[in-house]
Amino acid sequence: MPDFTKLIETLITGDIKTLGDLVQKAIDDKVSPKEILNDGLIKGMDIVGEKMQSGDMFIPEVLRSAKAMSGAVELLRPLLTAEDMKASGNVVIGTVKGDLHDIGKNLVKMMLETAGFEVVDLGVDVEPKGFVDAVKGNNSNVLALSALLTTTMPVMKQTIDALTEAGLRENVKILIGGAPVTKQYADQIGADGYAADAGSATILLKKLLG
Ligand code: B1M
Repeated sequence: MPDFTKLIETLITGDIKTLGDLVQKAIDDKVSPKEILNDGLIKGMDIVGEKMQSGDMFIPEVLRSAKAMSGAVELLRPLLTAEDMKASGNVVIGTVKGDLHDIGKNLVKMMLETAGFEVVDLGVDVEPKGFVDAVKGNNSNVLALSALLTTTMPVMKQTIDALTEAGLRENVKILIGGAPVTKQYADQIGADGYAADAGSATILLKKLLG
């Protein structure tokens, strides 16, 4: 396997220009695009997720790495076949009804995308029915709910209930998060998992989907 150490280090520091040069050099050296993606970029983003979880990287740094990753993926995209790009899951994500906070949700979305998930983003202020329709319409196996207000947390439970009533609950893993949300709350309302930050969300989801 080619040595991706420098590429991974550069992704972690978020140096967009150097990362682009390194990816282009690997392409020119005939390294397989799939290997560059899986053993270089995605491995690097997994480390970013771990560093975020342990408090060794902060939001602006994570955003820089995510942006560098997106640029590198664009270089690889035309070279990857549909099979190479096959996502690990289809995730519907959104901030629940009554809540307009989306910075954290967007970060979770970006981390999931860079980890290979296909993500359908419904935005903010999403009603339970909106989530149910999107899960059904996209045949999704993950529902990711964000709430930043204590007053909107109960909408997470309403959304889970709506999914159950629609007969879709068993096929879908539900992940919740947001500053006031806790693991205890996730257990209480019957979610499958709670993540404190975007890095943990990706790691937990990979675990939940086995
Ligand atoms: Co608002 N706001 N806000 N606000 N706001 C908070 C959340 C608040 C804690 C501020 C405070 O009082 N100290 C407080 C909530 C109190 C509470 O209920 N516990 C609050 C309030 C009260 C309000 C209003 C009611 C204020 C008013 O109008 N009187 C109002 C409500 C509007 C509404 O939503 N209906 C309001 C409005 C706003 C703005 C629009 C001005 C703006 C949002 C802009 C936007 O998002 N586009 C805003 C902001 C910016 C904040 C603070 C300052 C910052 C939030 C943020 O983006 N943090 C916030 C105070 C704070 O949190 N320090 C506050 C950065 C972001 C990266 O972190 O979103 O926590 P966070 O996401 C993290 C994790 O939580 C987690 O991962 C992310 C990355 O690590 N995570 C998930 C998030 N979603 C996840 C989903 C997952 C997993 C992990 O799985 C699915």
